[in-house]
Amino acid sequence: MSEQRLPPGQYVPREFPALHYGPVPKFRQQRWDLCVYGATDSATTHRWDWSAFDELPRVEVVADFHCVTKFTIPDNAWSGVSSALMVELAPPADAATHVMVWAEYGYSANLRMDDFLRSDVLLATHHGVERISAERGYPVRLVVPHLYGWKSVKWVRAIEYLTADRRGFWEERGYHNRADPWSEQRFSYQEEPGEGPPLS
Ligand SMILES: Nc1nc2c(c(=O)[nH]1)N[C@H]1C(S)=C(S)[C@@H](COP(=O)(O)O)O[C@H]1N2
Ligand SMILES: [Mo]
Repeated sequence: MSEQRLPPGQYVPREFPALHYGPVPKFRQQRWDLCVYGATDSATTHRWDWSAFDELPRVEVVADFHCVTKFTIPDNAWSGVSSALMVELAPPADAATHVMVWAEYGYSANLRMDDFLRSDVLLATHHGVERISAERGYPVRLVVPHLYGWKSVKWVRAIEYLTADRRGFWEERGYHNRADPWSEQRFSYQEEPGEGPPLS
């Protein structure tokens, strides 16, 4: 792959690790749901059980995946429900500016609404033609190709609309609030003063 395709400081490894904090959750279909809550237009929570979510129309995206630990996985073919469709089905209030995407076990990542709504952002159910593997986020993971990998939350269970930005799991632990790999936004100390919400 050409140099220009790789963000600065990234390399393509020979093998592709699956990376996450904590154990791989077990999918229990009867208990699984996906909620959209917080600053919704209706001030109510939208909820899908597994069969309802799995019936939503899917789109495909092919994208490189950039981890902040410097490996890049080229050409991942994902398919799933576009973030735009989720927002259409569960409209945010006008005041919603950011989202927090929540996973099993409390992992989270925050995104600006415009980053969440990019056309290549998916709640992915498939990697290639197969269901996503357990380690890579089965049954549903977020894919945000234009930001570092920690924003691509695996095992997603909820989307919270926010009226003010708030740091997610890694953003609270010293990683960059926005995480653009093309400008190497790796760590919170690189943020401009006032750029993100304060570290707690
Ligand atoms: N729920 C959850 N999602 C997560 C993580 C995690 O620890 N928990 N790690 C993130 C990080 S740091 C990376 S690089 C990618 C790795 O995705 P992969 O396992 O498909 O390569 O998942 C992201 N999503
Ligand atoms: Mo990562």
